[in-house]
This record gives sequence, structure tokens and C-alpha cells, in this order.
Amino acid sequence: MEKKHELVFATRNTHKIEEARAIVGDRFAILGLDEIGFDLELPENGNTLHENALEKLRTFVEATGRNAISDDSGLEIECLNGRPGVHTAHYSGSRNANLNMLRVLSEMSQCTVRTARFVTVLACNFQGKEFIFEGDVQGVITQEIRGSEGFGYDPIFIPEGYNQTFAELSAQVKNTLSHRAIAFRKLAEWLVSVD
Ligand code: ITT
Repeated sequence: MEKKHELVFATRNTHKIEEARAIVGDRFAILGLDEIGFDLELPENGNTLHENALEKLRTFVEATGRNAISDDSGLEIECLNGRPGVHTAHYSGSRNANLNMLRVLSEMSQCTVRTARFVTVLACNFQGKEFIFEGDVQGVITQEIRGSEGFGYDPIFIPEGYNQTFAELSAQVKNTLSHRAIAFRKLAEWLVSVD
């Protein structure tokens, strides 16, 4: 069998790693930071998802020289002028997903237009070549928390064309149509072209 390329996913978010494996794991061996014993904190000081994805990637590649990817993702809500955006991970002041969702729902109590999009900016350094991919999925924000699959803001996001939140849909469905699925499929095509 052909050997798979190893890509270190510069994250400690195990949900992201599982999703990446489910999307492209048959073609690439994806390893998380904890699996390779990398224990430095990766900085996220940027003002945009792009800046953060590149900062995490470059810090890791400079330290190790390994082929790597990093993902900075966010939820952009129309009625909140694009917030939480780059602040998605800590929107309530903590990383607690319930508190983050409750802050969003409370800020949206007067919003009749509930459209939003999830965005992933995926940065890759493969054999010294760097590239950025983006994926997004449109949807609407619910009035309440629904479902227990997935992670983060999945229980309040209904993707376009569905009636259930990402946390009510199966992982298989999410991994076909999510922001991350789109970005990782673009990455997989690019890797085939530069390999
Ligand atoms: P790393 O920086 O270590 O990769 P993180 O959890 O901090 O992991 P981000 O900086 O990209 O990830 O923060 C994005 C936040 O957005 C994340 O903590 C979740 O709350 C949320 N998020 C990202 N992707 C999501 C998804 O597919 N479904 C639901 N929420 C998501």
C-alpha cells in the first residue's frame, strides 16, 4: 500500500482532528500536537482568522520543520455585524461552549434576521510550500441550544437546506458540508498537485 503523507495538525482541539481525519484521513495521516509530544503554546495574536492561522502554522513549522496545517475558524452572524468572528473561541470571556452560545443567543434576542456563516481558514506548509484554503457554510442561528453532536457552536447553527442543527445532524453529514469539510477538500486537491 502507498505510504500516506504525515501532516501535523497544529491544534489541541481533538474535535477538529477527528473531523479532519474523517474528511481526508484515508489519504493523509493527520497527527495532533499532543500525539507528537509538542508542548509549546501556539500564539493567536492576529486580528483576522487568516493572521491567526498563519501565525500558528509558522510558529510550529519554524520550531519543528515538519509538514503541517493549522485551522482558525469562526462564526460570523449578520445581525451582530459579523461577530463573534475572530473572537469566536472566547466570546463569553472563557472557552466554555455553553457560555459562548448563551452570549450569542442573548445578543440576538432582538434579531429577526438570523443568517450566519461558519468559516474555516486552513493554512498548510508542505515541503516548504505554503498555501491557504478557505471553506464556509451558510446557515441560520436557532433560538435555543439543540443537540449534542459536534462541538463549539454546533448546537445553535442550522446549515442551509436542513432543519436540524449541526449538533442534531450526524458527524457524517456535518463532515460532508461543513466549512471545515470544504477547506480540507481544497487542501487535499492542492497536495495532490504539488506532491
Ligand atoms: P486551535 O486554535 O488549537 O486549533 P481552537 O478550539 O482554539 O483550537 P479556533 O481558535 O479556531 O479553535 O477557535 C474557533 C472556535 O470556533 C472553537 O473554539 C469553537 O468554539 C468554534 N468552532 C470552530 N469550528 C467549529 C465547528 O465546526 N463547529 C462549531 N464550532 C466551531
